[in-house]
Amino acid sequence: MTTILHVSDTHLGNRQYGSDVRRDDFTNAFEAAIDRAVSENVDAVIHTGDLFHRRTPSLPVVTECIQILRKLADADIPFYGIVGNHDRKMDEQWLDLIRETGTAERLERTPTMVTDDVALYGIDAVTKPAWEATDFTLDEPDNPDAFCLLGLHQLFEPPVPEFLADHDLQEVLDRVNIDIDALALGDYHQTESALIDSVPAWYAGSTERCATDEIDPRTVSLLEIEDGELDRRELELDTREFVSIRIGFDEEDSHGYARDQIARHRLDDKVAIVTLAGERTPVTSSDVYEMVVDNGAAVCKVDDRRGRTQFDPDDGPQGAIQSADKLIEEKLAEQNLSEISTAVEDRIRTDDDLSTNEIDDVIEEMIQDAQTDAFADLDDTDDDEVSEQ
Ligand SMILES: [Mn+2]
Repeated sequence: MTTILHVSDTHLGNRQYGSDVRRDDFTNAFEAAIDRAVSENVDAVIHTGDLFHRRTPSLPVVTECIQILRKLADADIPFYGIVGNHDRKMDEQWLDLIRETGTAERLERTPTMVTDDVALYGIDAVTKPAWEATDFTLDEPDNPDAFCLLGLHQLFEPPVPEFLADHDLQEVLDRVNIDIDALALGDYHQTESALIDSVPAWYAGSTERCATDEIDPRTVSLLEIEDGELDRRELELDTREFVSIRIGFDEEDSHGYARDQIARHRLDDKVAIVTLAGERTPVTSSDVYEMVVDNGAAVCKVDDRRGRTQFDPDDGPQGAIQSADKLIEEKLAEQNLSEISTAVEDRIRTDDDLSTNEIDDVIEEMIQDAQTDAFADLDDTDDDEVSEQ
């Protein structure tokens, strides 16, 4: 039997709510997952992307990651990863750097054999514009009977609900040239699974809560593969609890009222998400923050929604209104921006297909191209004049 622990979306370095406690929580959840792999003595760990929260994790975060992965290496358990949309760099990836420490490998379109019977493949997160042209050709494993598992980092329907998904999972099976036996997925933070053409596909889920709507317990998936059959179990991770508090204020409600409302909750060591609603009162959101922390919460986030009026579309200015684009262009013209700044601004404002996730990539690419062009010009003109420094 071959056993694999599937871990995903660890988002190391996520300083959620500006909190160092939360940053450490993300590290601890990853470490708990790796400890579980060691205690289960699995044959391998696969990570399906977003190892880091950002494409530029801090050095301590990268170091901690390697220290945790070292536990696996010491137990002779290989760690195989693909790159997600959050930690994707332009050319070399963080996984390439970590690979140099001997604690990780990347999954590729060529098979990585865990045992003679199980072949692993991986395709890094693909941006939306690149999806159509992406090559899904995988090399056949030497053992024609091997169980083939493919790791991907995208939002697929199913298991992701259609309105949140970017692509149809059936399309992947149609485009891959070899018979795939299982799809281990990352990017969606909830634990979900589906059968497509009798091929099991699932999201392991994130190891820590990246948003307040990630309510279910965080999990990793333990895979047991024997005689071409897969058995998958979800293992829960022990992560910090979240508690939601809503305080509705009337005009006369003051500090005592807020304190009483907060005292109704057990907050010890939890992440408290507090929403203030109703009328504006002298109680400030930082007053509430202090009360919550005094009551033992480890982390507090206050969302002050008091005094917000409902938007009424009939209530706005009537008559001819100048177009927003025209106003923006007028203001931009006064700014005296460089050619590349103007190009970036224009692309982001006018390209409706650009998702928030892709904006970083597009800007990075445009700026890098502009840099390359600028230096190419320099090379052409100043060839003889540039001395070595
Ligand atoms: Mn993610």
